[in-house]
Amino acid sequence: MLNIVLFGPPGAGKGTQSEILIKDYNLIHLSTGDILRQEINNETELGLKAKQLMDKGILVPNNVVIGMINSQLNNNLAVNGFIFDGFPRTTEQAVALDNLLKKKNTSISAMISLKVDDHELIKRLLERGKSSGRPDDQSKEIISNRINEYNIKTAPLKSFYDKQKRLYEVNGLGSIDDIKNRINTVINNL
Ligand code: B4P
Repeated sequence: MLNIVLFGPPGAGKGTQSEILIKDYNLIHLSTGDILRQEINNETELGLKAKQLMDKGILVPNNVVIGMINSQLNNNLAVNGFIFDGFPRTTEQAVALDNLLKKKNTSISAMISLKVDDHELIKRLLERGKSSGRPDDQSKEIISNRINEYNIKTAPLKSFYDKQKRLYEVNGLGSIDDIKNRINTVINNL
């Protein structure tokens, strides 16, 4: 199986590149952000709780997202592999993911980390906010909260995967096509 963690700060292009990768490599896209937004749209109990945190740019609790990923893995058994987009975001989530995949006799093939500077991230997310209607894309303050959450809780995961020789850093600046080609080069050399 090919199991890729697509990593990077908010607005780095994880969702954008995931949509391309699932077609090129016939993978299943698991985006915890998308699953949470679906729960919000369906006004489930989980969605209502998650919304209060997401609207402020704060991560939702680990047990909630780990449970969501567990059920998605169980619903997709005979597949080529997965793109994990926006998951894991904490060390606890990364350890849980390793354990869940181990039970299925598979593991993470690579963490591909998109590198984009804060100025560009804020520009992209404010631009998306004009049409997405996403509350977390509406102000510089909320976007800065998301970047802070990333720097404190999520960025340390790079060393988690680096120690296991599974970290690949990719420049996330440039055209969507350029970045796609950089990611393809990493995957094709695994
Ligand atoms: P997510 O939904 O994961 O979203 P994201 O960080 O906004 O973005 P992504 O990197 O996918 O950006 P995109 O490609 O869309 O998280 C939202 C919230 O959900 C979190 O803050 C948190 O509260 C919660 N959450 C999710 N997962 C969680 C977890 N595991 N644990 C706890 N909480 C969790 O790109 C952004 C924009 O840039 C788009 O408009 C795109 O068109 C543009 N763009 C992309 N590539 C570009 C390029 N090369 N050049 C110019 N623009 C580009």
